[in-house]
Amino acid sequence: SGFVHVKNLHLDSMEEDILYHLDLGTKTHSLPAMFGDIKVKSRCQSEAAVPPLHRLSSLVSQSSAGPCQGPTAANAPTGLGLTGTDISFLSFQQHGMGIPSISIMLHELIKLLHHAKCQDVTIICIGTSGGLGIEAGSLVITDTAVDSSFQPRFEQVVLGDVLVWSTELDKDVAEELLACSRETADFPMLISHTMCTYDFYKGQGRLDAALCSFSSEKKLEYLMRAYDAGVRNTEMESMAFAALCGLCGLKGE
Ligand code: R2B
Repeated sequence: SGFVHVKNLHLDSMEEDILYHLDLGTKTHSLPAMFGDIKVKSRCQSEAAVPPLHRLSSLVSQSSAGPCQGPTAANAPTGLGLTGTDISFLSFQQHGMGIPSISIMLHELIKLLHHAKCQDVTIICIGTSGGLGIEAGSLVITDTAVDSSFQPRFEQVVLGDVLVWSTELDKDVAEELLACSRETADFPMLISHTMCTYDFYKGQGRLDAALCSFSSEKKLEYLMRAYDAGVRNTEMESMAFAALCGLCGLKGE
């Protein structure tokens, strides 16, 4: 049907679903009227990632018939009316840094898309990352998010049990993004694996943390192994993003 699935039977029996961090609720807001047209949801980790969003927005407006307001560094969903044939509605949102932060936002965003009865939604997550053996300023389009052992999985402890989900992303969307950006972009682009870590410093082999227990040789040996496993960049949200999109039937990239 193209609708966004939520896999939670408890929600059906709740009188109201409050999306705390979005400041929205099913009783207080008419979510289908406000957000029902969304087709592309684009997310960034912080205001630092807003310039690429401005660029995305201008690319979208160039390629569609209608006007596009530039994205604002919004904490709440921002509707951008587009009248193009492929994209009817685009919305931008910040998700903060790291898996705990993006998870809160994603659960509420997915419920919002569900309550608003949005169909055929694609979510694109845009942000800064550390490159691995690639030219600085490259755009990495992730095909699979991997953990720090280079495995395509997201592990989460739920009620004391370790649950494991796949972190494959939508390959067709990745190819589509690469094809559109080839037409316009003036920087290197590639499709590859992205390594997602729980820590910016030690987790990504940086030598400048407050504590460091490894040598620069060990760091290089680890990063070479990551490179050999197909990793070309590292960041801190993609595992949760990929797992949740997959579980809820959303095209994510
Ligand atoms: C990339 O940059 C941020 C850390 O500086 C984090 O959100 C990420 O994934």
